Amino acid sequence: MKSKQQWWKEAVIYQVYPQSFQDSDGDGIGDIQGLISRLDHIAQLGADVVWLNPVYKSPLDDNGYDISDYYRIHPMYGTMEDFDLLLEEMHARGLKLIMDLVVNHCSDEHEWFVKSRQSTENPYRDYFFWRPGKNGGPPNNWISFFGGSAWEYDPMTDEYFLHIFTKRQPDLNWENPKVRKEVYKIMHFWLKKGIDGFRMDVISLISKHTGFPDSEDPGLEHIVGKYYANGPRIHEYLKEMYQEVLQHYDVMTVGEGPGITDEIAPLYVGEERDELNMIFQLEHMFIDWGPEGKFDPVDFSLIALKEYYTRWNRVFEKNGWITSFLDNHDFPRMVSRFGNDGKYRVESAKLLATLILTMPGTPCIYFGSEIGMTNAPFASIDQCRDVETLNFYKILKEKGMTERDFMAIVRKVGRDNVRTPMQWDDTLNAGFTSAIPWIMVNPNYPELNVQNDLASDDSIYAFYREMIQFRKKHPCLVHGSYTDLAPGHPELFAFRRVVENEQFLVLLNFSDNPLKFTGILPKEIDQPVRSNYSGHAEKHQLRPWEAQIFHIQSGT
Ligand code: ISL
Repeated sequence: MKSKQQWWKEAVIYQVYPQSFQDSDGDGIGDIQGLISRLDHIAQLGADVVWLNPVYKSPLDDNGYDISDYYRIHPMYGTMEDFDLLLEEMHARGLKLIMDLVVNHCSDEHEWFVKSRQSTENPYRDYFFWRPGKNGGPPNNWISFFGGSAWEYDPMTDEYFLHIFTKRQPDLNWENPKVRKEVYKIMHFWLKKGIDGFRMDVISLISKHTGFPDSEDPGLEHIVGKYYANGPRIHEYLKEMYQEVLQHYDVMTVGEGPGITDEIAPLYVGEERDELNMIFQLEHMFIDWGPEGKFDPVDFSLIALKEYYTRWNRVFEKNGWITSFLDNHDFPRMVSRFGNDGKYRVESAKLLATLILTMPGTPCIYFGSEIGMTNAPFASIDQCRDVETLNFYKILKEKGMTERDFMAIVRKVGRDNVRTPMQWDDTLNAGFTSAIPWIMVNPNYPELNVQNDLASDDSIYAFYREMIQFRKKHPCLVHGSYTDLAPGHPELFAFRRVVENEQFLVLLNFSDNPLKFTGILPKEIDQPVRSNYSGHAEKHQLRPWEAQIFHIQSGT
């Protein structure tokens, strides 16, 4: 067991996608005042930290992950005074706020880039990666996460610039010490306001292989693993950031980024490293991607998911820290992806809540999961808003895919599934807005909403609340060791968490059928201390999507 206690290890994070949480001014878009009006919901759930997706000034090509001014709030979300009030109101409720820090790239409308593209001599030229073309094409064969080349030609100076996301998100050149200084200045600005930390967007990608060699394999996965992630100077940069900024504040940092494997992760979060506190490890978020990537999904395998947990938990048993989550604003709703969002929506949503709240790592709950929100029935491409989906539609349409076939895939994997508005009640637009919402409201809102859940002791919301308190009461669930008890079973997820004199057994039935198990429970143990069903199951049996937690104290 790890002994070093830190507030951010014991905390529960709640993620708010501001555009979709609560509109207060009737423009169909969520905003800061709307969020303030809903803070009690988050506090009453029992969360400690809110991670707020970007609210900075931005042309919103990638919904705010393309920042044009790091020191301003996008007017659509409100003003800096609104932001200051948000922070005050959160702190008054004992909630902490972590902001998204998006500094691998900025927006093409940021003044650095506007100046940079003007001439090869401009002092901002070196804030980005500009290179001449090769054989009439881009400098190399790297491709962007969102489709097409990672280089965009700019006729103004007859050179290409690097963008590993959209062409409106030019990559910042961290080799340039001036860029790093700018980033540290931004961080000090927000930390001095009193925010409680950062979630660092694609931080694994900030150090580039500046020779820009061609990739021998043109696939994105290979390019990310070999060229984009964990670049040569990444740890030097993170250590410098710690020295220059983070060591001066009692805040938490969580790094996000593709390509951080369980082997490499300790280099980012090892306690002696002075880099980051924890990461959003993404490996399990790619678990159902097929040979052609995200838009070629395959069924997920529980055995593979368990293998992922075993490997990652083993690495972090002794040193460093991770997070526990099954969805966020980039991946489908967890109940639709890992549960059964039809007949067993309530049971499977509670089972998944049990999983994330009994696992090692700081749990992160994406808004709406606490009421079991599902993927949305997008029927046509006109209803989609996400740049990734729109780009891949163009690419796959050219390859002959019909809109109908594409939409069937979008309903499974599209990021818009998790960006539909919060379902507060059964009034117009689920109580999210009085105007036309920026993205459709999931039509299941008349039944599936917060108001309904609050009215019942047996709801998903009530279950989350209870489970959060349960985790807080039992440090074993935070700090205990982890062992998978049935790694080869295709439907049963059974694991043990142990500290010196206490242990928990968590049993989860990932199937629509009753499941019998043997050899897991000690003889003397009878009934679970928690289950997502009311009434007892037969001993050694789980009902469909049933979660049972057994508590064993030494001497029993
Ligand atoms: O969204 C993904 C796949 O559909 C991920 O590969 C994602 O691109 C990756 O996790 C990085 O995500 C982050 O940076 C992106 C932004 O679009 C995402 O919303 C953000 O979470 C670029 O800033």
